[in-house]
Amino acid sequence: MERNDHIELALQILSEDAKLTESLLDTMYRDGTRCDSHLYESERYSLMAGGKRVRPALVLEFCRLFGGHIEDALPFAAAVELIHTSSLIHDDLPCMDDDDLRRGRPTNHKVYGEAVALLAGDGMIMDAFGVTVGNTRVSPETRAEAVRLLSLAAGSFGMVKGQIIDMYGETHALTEEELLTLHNNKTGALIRVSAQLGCLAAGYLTGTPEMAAAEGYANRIGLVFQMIDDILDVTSTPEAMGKSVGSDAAHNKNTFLSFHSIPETEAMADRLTHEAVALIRDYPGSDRLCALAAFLAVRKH
Ligand code: GRG
Repeated sequence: MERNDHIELALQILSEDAKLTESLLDTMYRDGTRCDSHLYESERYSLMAGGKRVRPALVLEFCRLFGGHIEDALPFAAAVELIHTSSLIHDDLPCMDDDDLRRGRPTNHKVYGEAVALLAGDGMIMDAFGVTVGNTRVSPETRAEAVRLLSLAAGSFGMVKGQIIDMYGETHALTEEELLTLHNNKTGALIRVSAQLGCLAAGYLTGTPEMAAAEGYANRIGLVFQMIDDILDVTSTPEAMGKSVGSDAAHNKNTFLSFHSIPETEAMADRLTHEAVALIRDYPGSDRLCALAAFLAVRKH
């Protein structure tokens, strides 16, 4: 497949899968009373602001690859997007990166205030576990395993751990090994669990060859995702990204560009993408996930 065909297919997949996920998210946060409606408004504000929806697409596409029913994976797709969006709201708060722009709009706390933004994020984290365990289309064992994996990925042993290493790195130079640990957790953990939840929905449990292939693929594209993010932070514009750029330098962050030039980082991303694709390409129907990996390595936002 030519590179442009890959990109076209990936964009089509992201758009199809986003529609499915958004239709479920859209039903979750509704009117409320005059006392609490501003909570749901704030949650909807960030959730329905677009975003590439890469993580829910990974859930749905791994489920599809391994012969599952998309409807069985949909609550899991919504759960990862809820946790991702909550992490963006929290990451933008004044006590974290103190950002004004996200998904092309003023950040949640700029519109609703810090307290509501904090609670919106808190609420969505908890709701993610609710929608996961409420996925009665899959077995109780599968739901329990999904909750366990999601907790590992989002909490103190995953994304939160990555974030704390990131904060430590603002005042300390990290080694490249520490940087890899940071990104395998901060960005990588949610990407990995998205692939894992897709496998679970298709009936492939932890330890199966299918799950191992999905994890290997996701570990690699997770690093690629962050490498491209680091490059775009110095080469792109707020208009293209929908968020502020130059923020890594402004916060004295350790990035892949602290260790490698842009061409070297692009070459590493390319090599990891090839490895990711090699792990899944023998499964019939893998062209969709191969296209997604290829797209993520050349994305412009
Ligand atoms: C919510 C449990 C919980 C903890 C929050 C603040 C924090 C702890 C973690 C920060 C995690 C973070 C913001 C990582 C950066 C990951 C990243 C590259 C985000 C950008 O993702 P995209 O490009 O964004 O997929 P869109 O808007 O397209 O969804």
